[in-house]
Amino acid sequence: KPEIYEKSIDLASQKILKKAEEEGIETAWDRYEKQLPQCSFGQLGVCCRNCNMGPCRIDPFGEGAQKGICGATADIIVARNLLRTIAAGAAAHSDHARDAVLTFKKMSEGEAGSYRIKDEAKLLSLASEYGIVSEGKSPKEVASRLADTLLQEFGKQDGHLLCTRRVPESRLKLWAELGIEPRGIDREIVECMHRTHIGVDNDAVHILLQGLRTGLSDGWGGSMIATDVQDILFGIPQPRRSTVNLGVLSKDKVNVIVHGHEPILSEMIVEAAEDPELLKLAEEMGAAGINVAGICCTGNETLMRHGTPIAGNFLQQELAVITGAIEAMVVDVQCVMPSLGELTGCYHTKFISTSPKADFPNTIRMEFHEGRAYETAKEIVRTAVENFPNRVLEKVTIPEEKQECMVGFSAEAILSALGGSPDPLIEAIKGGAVWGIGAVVGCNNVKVTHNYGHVNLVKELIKNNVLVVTTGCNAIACAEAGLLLPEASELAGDGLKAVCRALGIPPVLHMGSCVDISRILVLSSVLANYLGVDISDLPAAGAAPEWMSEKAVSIGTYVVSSGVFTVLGTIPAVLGSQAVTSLLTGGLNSVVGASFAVEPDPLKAAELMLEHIDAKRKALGLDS
Ligand code: NFS
Ligand code: SF4
Repeated sequence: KPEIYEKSIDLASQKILKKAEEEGIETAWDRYEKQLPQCSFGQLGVCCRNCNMGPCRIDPFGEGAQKGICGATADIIVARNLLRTIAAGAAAHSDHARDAVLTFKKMSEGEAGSYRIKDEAKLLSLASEYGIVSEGKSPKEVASRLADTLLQEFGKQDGHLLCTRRVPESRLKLWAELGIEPRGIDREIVECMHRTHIGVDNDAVHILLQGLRTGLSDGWGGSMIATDVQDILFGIPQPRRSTVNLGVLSKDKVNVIVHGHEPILSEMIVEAAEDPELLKLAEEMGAAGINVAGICCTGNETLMRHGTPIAGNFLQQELAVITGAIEAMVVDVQCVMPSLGELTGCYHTKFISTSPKADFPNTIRMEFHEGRAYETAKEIVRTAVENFPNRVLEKVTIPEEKQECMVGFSAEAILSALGGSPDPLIEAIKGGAVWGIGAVVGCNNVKVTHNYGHVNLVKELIKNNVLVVTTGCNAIACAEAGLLLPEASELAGDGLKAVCRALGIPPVLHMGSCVDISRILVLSSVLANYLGVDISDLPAAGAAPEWMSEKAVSIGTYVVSSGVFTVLGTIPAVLGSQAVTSLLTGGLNSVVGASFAVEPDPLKAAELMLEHIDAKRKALGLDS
């Protein structure tokens, strides 16, 4: 059994893991133990269940079967499995985006109760990017036209996505030459499912090219649409301070956790928690108020826009419940462990599922629909408040660890911190004070000590003057380690330290949830266009030190296809095919100008990124 410090580097998490052990409560780490040894066919990606002649599997040692019953080789099976993984990840981001646009559309028709246009300037600028004339039209009319245009991106039957308009021209040209310019968002995902049906696409390279195209339809399509529309509805994030980690849970207030991914719901919960009627009820129940805290990317969304505290990242969702201090765990979609059903039953916590798409064992269903959004949010918060008297004091342990952080660095906020133009950052990069840019993102994974990969990789980068941009669970890990504070520039190299001090920014910039990796794409485009080069020429590199989700695979795919070298900290299920592995880790360079590397050791991963940045600086003539 791994020791507690091998499960997580985070003190608060260690304390609650200890409590779990004492109370005999099972967590993801225990279930991981029970899965060991994990199936090596699965790990290598050489198992196929795509038809009912199978399941088939290829013997990696070359002694047993080398072909599936239909004749599929390891290369074909691995490539097909990878394509399905990318499709699932792209589907998750893009289906989230669709719901955001549908809410936006309903809002424009006055049918989405409490939703409003929060940022009219972003609405107008986005409308003009899509060629919508806004003169003489009301904001709602413009919104309605924009919503229609965006909805067409999903179901488009001919031509290519309009939402790649921000891609530097050199990149677009390359994609066109390769035939991987994304078409309709839904179309790419459906085509992946079609191609991987028995007897359709059976050439590994051909299959992977569709993977790149599908990834791109996510990054520059679905994810970017989600970010843009959410900014219009809820505001563009601006720098602000907040706190993170399990210590943000309150001893004397009602604790409501919002967990999942869509701000459509959590925005209303944050508002409902300030409703005078519910505050009065909380008082009557003996509580000192209502404390909303986030987990995973729903948490990142409310953190970025309201400074709502975050209780933890992916592997802390069970730990939050085990504190015994949560009145309601409110979830929508993605990265929500079904284990929460049984777990919440061990405490007084109400487990409330809200999405028409996602239910879990032992939940209270409180389905969320735009027309009654605020009313439902109030019912949810009321359920939490009324549950407060059921808190069992002897079962409550709230760790004291909570960490301050500075968040809210949308691309717009970064540009305005720079004084409105990318020039100061470009000059700092040219002069070498900022050696390069590192995008570090992604999940937790029980295969890695919780937060160990994230924190050590990021620390090593900033020590070497690499400015880090972060999203998702990496951002939360960095926040917990105190890296999202201007003071953290003490840990940075001299050049980066000076830049951070001059601008009053942290060396690690929190850019949002995982769909907000689109903000990183936009920033890279701005920098590439400003320098008159391609994204692949920038002294920049990406990493996902503890990734686990299918969404992360789609992200990795679009980041590499956009020209950014990316290091993965956990091993993807592709090693069963020499051809696919060498294409991903090398061959892609001559196709899209970037590739993947796999490196579990975060310090070595940082080294790979630094080598890459060095080479790009040299090629730009910047090796000063
Ligand atoms: Ni991204 Fe965000 Fe976290 Fe991974 Fe899950 S919450 S969308 S998938 S686990 S980073
Ligand atoms: Fe086996 Fe081919 Fe069917 Fe896959 S598609 S299960 S390899 S027969």
